Amino acid sequence: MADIYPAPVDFIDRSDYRLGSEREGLIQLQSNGLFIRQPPKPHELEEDITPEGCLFQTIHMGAPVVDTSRWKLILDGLVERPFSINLRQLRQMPHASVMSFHECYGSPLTDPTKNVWRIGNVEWKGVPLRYLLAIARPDLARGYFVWSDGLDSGTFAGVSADRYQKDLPIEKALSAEALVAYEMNGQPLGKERGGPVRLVVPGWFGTNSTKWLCRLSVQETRSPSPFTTTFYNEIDPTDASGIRKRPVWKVEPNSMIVRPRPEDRFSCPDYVEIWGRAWGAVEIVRVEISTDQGHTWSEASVTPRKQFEWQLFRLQVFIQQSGRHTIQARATDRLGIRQPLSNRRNHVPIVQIQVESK
Ligand SMILES: Nc1nc2c(c(=O)[nH]1)N[C@H]1C(S)=C(S)[C@@H](COP(=O)(O)O)O[C@H]1N2
Ligand SMILES: [Mo]
Repeated sequence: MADIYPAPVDFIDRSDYRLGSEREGLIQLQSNGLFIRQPPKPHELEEDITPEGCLFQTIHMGAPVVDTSRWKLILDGLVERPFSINLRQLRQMPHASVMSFHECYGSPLTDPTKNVWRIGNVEWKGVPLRYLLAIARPDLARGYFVWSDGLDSGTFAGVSADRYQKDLPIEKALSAEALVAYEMNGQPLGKERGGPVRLVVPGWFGTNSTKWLCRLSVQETRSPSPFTTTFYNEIDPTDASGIRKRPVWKVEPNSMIVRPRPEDRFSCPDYVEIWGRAWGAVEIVRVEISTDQGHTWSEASVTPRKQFEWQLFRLQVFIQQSGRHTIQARATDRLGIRQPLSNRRNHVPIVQIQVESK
């Protein structure tokens, strides 16, 4: 692993990774409790790159106010060479940019079919997590997970936590896309966005992208935090008995219709332009459209994916009959996994339109 990158920079502080010191940059916690900035509706998400002001936001316990001059990140646990770095040092390290969809799983307290489409598409910039891990040299024989800590603490849904903590399997932590990010859409991360530094895990649900990051720790087991145990485990739909749970990690293939808008009116016979977005942990290779309640499906064109950005699909359909029409879109990923028709958080979207004879 040490050969992924050139020899690590020499300004790293190997003396001060004293546990607890990573929280000294915290000035105060704005204890507003749960805060959700609701996303625009799918038909309002017209731009390829979602501006900061239109991107949803999820804060469970309150937003920390951080003194950036005292912020630091500790990397410790099952590593040969633990260390800490400050913001200036982080910004001097090799960086990468990743364009990615950013999606919230929805509330971990209710049925996952609710609160869908909390999504946007943004460009993150930061230091690849695997570069930092390469410097620390994890013990790969025992270090199966990377835990990440945020500077926030408090209570969510009646459960107290001394920090927001998540975990990632080491394979995802070592992927090229996982970033320790300090910019979004070319701007430094704002306070609510998780600044000065957050984790970004492209392809996985937003809950894994720890904001106000202060510590990364290589560990043998999953984290015992409420955010990895009580919350953010879901019934595994591939388990026939319907009992087994799985962590909320990968995003399954999904799509949304941007045009037409719900209740748009058209006259027939005429062409109707249908377009929208499709995304998932794995690239989407096919999107099918139905305008007849799912009886027949036609293939839309889909833009290929470069990184983890959402993909555009498009199809013109010729509508001959007047009345109400139900438009559905169904994405399939490179592994052949298709969106379910109903009852899942990623079930196919439906838009209804009204068509009158000319
Ligand atoms: N420290 C911390 N990180 C966090 C959260 C949080 O409450 N605290 N919320 C998570 C959830 S559920 C989501 S969906 C994303 C939301 O990121 P955003 O607010 O930038 O959209 O951050 C994740 N990271
Ligand atoms: Mo979320």
